[in-house]
Amino acid sequence: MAVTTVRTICFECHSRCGVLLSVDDGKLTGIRGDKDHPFSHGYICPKGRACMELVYHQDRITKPLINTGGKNSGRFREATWDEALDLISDRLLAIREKNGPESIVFGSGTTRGMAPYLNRFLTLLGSPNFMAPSNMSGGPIVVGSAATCGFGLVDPDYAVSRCIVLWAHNPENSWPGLYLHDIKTGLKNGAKLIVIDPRKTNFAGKADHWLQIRPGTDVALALCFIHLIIENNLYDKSFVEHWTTGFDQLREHVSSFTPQKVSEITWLDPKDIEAAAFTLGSVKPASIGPGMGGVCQANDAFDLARALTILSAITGNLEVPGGNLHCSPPTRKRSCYGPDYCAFNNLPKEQARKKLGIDNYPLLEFIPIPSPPQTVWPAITHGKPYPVKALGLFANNSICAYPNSMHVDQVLRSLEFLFAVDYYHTPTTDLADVILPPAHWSERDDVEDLLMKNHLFCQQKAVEPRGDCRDEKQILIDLAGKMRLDGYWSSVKETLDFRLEPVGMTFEEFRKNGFLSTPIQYKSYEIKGKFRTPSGKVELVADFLKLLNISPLPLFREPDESPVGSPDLWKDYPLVLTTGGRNLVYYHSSHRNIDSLKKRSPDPLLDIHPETAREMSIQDGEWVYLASPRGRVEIRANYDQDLHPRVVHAPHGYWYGVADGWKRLNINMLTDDQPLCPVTASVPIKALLCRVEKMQQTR
Ligand SMILES: Nc1nc2c(c(=O)[nH]1)N[C@H]1C(S)=C(S)[C@@H](COP(=O)(O)OP(=O)(O)OC[C@H]3O[C@@H](n4cnc5c(=O)[nH]c(N)nc54)[C@H](O)[C@@H]3O)O[C@H]1N2
Ligand SMILES: Nc1nc2c(c(=O)[nH]1)N[C@H]1C(S)=C(S)[C@@H](COP(=O)(O)OP(=O)(O)OC[C@H]3O[C@@H](n4cnc5c(=O)[nH]c(N)nc54)[C@H](O)[C@@H]3O)O[C@H]1N2
Ligand code: SF4
Ligand SMILES: [Mo]
Repeated sequence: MAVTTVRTICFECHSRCGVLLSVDDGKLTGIRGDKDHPFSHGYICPKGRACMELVYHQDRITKPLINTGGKNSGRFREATWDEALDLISDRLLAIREKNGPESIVFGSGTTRGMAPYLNRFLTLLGSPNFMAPSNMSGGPIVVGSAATCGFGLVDPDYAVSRCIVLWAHNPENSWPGLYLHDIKTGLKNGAKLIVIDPRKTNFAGKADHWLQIRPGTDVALALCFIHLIIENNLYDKSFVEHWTTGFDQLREHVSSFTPQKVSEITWLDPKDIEAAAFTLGSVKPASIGPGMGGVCQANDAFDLARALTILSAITGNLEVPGGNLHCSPPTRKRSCYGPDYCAFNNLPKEQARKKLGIDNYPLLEFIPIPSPPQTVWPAITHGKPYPVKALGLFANNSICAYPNSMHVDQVLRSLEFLFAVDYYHTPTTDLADVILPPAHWSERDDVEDLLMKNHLFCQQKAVEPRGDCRDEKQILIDLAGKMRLDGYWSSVKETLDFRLEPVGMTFEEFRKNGFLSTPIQYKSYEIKGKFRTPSGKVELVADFLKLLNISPLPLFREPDESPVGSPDLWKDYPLVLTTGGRNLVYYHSSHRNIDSLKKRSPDPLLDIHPETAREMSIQDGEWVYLASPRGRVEIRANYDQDLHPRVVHAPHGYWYGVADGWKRLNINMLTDDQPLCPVTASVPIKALLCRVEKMQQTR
């Protein structure tokens, strides 16, 4: 049979690079980058290249599995789809009958595109509880910037920018397909580069200003930037006058954040702070790229997001070419997190108000993000505010991915019913009553618009799902049928046609185009006469927050666990720990069993300054214990001359290939799930304390 080529987009990470898949006799035989893709321009990374290994891996789950050894035994038998879905349907209906629909939660990990379809299902089921890690991933930046200027500060316009700011953001590893081409174009055209990062990433090495900040002190630095830009008259006076609230109050608020004081907080040189602020204030247009990990995993993530948005606003960089854009996906209300799907928006108000999280984080009622896992846990373990009995996890390895793994393990064990949908067995699926095998992205049709600026992309099925694997949209259709959830779609085609209604195309028509885009509106506030905020202006001082007991001005909060925040603990744990700097070859805990990737990054490496290591007679490459008040893991010391001697970095996601690997190698054994950011429930996994212990025996 002739080899055919299918144009689609890769879903191994958020970048969604354009790829061309070769298919021979119904099998994937090759993948290459699509040069015509507007973002990735032919780029593809090792994960994308390895997708065939993933699809045809011997360990891939290809049939539904039912737990046979009683709860949590980890023993499974193969089942038919009918049997597995009947079991799930019966259990969910019984739980709904007894405990109410809100006692059933569906969760997804970092989005693999399932949010719309899960939300619609939950709406018909009657549960407002869609859980996802948005509180530690993108949610806080969206909530903080939406509360300030009415839209998410998530679309930096790097390609035509004159000043690129990577704030806790390392797109070379985290979003290469989406951002690298634009950043390189901007830099080639002479843009200045400012990088705020405790690690000397490649971009930090090339930057005009690299600020090697102490983890967790970013708000102090951002407030100092605001202070310097105002006091040096570098702000955009016309914009501030016409389009902002509370400038004088802001000016007063930041006046104490002098370079000298902030240098003591951040461990930066005051001159470096001043120089970077001067560049950001004077080179226009500037685009601030906030890290979805780096900025969103802190106890003051909301304030940081507000402060960065204020910086962009007062420098006149909101909604201008080369600044921070306001993009709307062509699918509008039917985009991935669009209001037409969101269970919270579509349920009767009384039921919607049961959404977990909004009691303690009231702003999330107005700027909804999915229920943070940490607000679901107490409902499972203690019935607070009401009992949650059943959890369905789609593409999520909670135990490895979420902070405080021992606690997560205990939470999942307390459930009455857990089902999981995953390609492979993981420590999380091990606890499930039923495991369902999903189709891979090369085996399914879909559309993608999340973080794709003003674009919409087509994902096309290239091959039939392996074994009994099934498109997750079809799984939901089948389950909805069994549970008699009237109003759910009846086919994948109908599901996708509904999604595409706002662009006036069916999926079959869209398939021919591959992608489409809508024009970007610059300065849309001038056309509309307002920003989408309560005051209609950029809320430098957001008075409406007072009604929710939230500070109307961004506040710096010392991390709860830090040399300053917990000086007693610092005596026992004398190193600052930041976790989860992205590794190009892995996606979180995924891809760990893929040989070609494992070879490139076999062991977890603790980046540590050689002097710090030598103080403890620790050699480069030596296996050591890394301990925090929560536990300890095994990790290999990796000398890094460029780190601050009191700061170490450990990667996340290691667990595979070692007995009890999730306890021995997984950094979330050390992270905490408390205390959370009081506004967004963000978890402080980028700034904690730890110590290194020498292993007595060789491993
Ligand atoms: N310490 C620390 N922990 C962190 C972070 C950190 O920086 N530091 N980052 C956090 C962030 S930002 C996030 S978003 C979370 C991510 O958390 P998760 O999204 O849970 O991360 P993954 O480990 O990628 O787990 C996803 C699982 O989905 C499966 N999978 C992949 N694609 C599909 C699919 O299409 N369908 C289905 N059904 N399954 C699929 C994979 O096999 C894998 O087992 O991790 C968080 N954890
Ligand atoms: N290959 C790969 N790509 C991914 C992922 C993956 O797992 N693997 N995960 C995806 C997901 S879900 C997300 S949310 C994004 C995250 O995307 P990013 O936020 O870009 O990624 P991170 O590596 O988490 O953090 C970026 C940088 O923040 C720095 N940093 C750590 N602590 C601090 C701090 O306290 N302050 C400052 N200023 N900087 C700090 C780190 O050293 C790191 O270089 O990546 C996405 N892309
Ligand atoms: S960066 Fe790699 S994994 Fe991510 S979409 Fe592109 S090819 Fe796929
Ligand atoms: Mo994330």
